[in-house]
Amino acid sequence: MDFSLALEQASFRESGEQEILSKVDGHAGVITLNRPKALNALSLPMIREITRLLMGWKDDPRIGVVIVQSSNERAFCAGGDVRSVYEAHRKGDQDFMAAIFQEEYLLNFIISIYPKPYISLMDGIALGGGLGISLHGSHRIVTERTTMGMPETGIGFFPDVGAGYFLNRCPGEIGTYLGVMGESISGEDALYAGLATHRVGSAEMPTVYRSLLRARSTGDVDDILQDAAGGQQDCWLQTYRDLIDRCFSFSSIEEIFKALQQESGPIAQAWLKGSIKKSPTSLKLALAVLRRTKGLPLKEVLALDFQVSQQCVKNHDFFEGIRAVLVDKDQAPLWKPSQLSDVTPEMIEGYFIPSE
Ligand code: QUE
Repeated sequence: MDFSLALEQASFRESGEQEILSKVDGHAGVITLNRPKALNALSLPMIREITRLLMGWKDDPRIGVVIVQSSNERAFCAGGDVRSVYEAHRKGDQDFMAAIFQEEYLLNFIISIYPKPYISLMDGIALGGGLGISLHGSHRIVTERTTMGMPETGIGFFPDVGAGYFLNRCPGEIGTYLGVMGESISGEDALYAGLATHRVGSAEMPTVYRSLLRARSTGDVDDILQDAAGGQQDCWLQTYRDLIDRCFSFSSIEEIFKALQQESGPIAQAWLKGSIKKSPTSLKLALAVLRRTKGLPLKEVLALDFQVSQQCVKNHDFFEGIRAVLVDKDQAPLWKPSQLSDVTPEMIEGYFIPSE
C-alpha cells in the first residue's frame, strides 16, 4: 500500500479521536464504532482494529461476550469506506483495493465462527458493510430507529459482505428485493426477514447493555434479550410480501421489471421508478450473485464476493457511483452501459471469471 495513504488512513485522523474505541466492561469486550462524521463507514484501520480485538478476546477468560455499538445516535455503520477505495483508484493503488475488501470479508467470516456471543446494537443506520459486521454474529439487535439495507446497486457495486448468505436466507424473495433494489427496511421488517434476532426500544438500550455486562454464556444472553425484546408486530415487508414474491422470483432483471410493470398498485411503480437510478450492470450483477450463492456456505460466498469486488474496481460504474453519491454529490451518475439491454450475459459472466 502507498505509504502516504497508509498514514492518512491511520486511526487518529478525526479531531485526534480513535475510530474504534474498546474496553472490557464487566464480562464484555465492548467495541464502539467512533467515526461519526462518516457515519462510522468502515475504514481499513477500523477493520484491522476490530479483527485484532476479536482475535485477542477469543481466548481471553475475562471476556464472556462481545458487544459492538456506535458512539453516535444517527448511525450504527453506513457501510465500507468506499471513499478511500475511490482515492486509492485515483492514485492507482491496486494493493489497497485488494486489502480493504479482503480484510473486511475475512472479518465478516471471523464474526460468523466467533466462539463467544457476538452482539451488535444496531440503533440507527445499518447499511452495506455495517451489516457485514453485525448480521454474521449470533445476536443482532434492532430498535425503532434502525434503518437496514444493502444499497450497493445505487453506487455501481453489488451486495457483498456475504449478502448472498444472509439475503438468501430471508423468507420468499425478500432477499432478492433487498439486494437488487437496494431499498432500506425498518427494525421491525428486519426481525420479520430474520436478519435481526431481537427488537428492543432505543430508550431501553442502556438497560439492556448493563444487563449484558453480566452475561457469561449464550444462554445468559438469550435470557436477557428475550426478557427485553418485544414480540413481532405487523410490518411493511409482511404487507408487501406477496407482491415481492410475485415480482422478484425471476432469474433476469428484465423479467422482474416486466412483472413490476404488470402490477397496478403504486408500490410496484415506485420500485420501478427507483430502479431507473441504479447501475444497469449492478442490477444484473446483484441478481447473478444472489442466484449463484444460494445454498453456499458463507466461506464460499465471501470468496466469490472478493472475486467480484476485484472485477468491480477494474470497471467504470463503481467509481462513477461513488463520485456521484459521495464525492461530488450531484446524485447523477452516468452509468456505462446506460441501458439494461446493453448489459450482456457475457459481461456479467466476466465478473465471475478469476483473473490471473
Ligand atoms: C451505497 C453504499 C454506500 C453509501 C451510499 C450508497 C456505502 C457507504 C456510504 C457512506 C456514507 C457516508 C459516509 C461514507 C460512506 O454510502 O457503502 O464515508 O460518510 O459506506 O448509496 O454502498
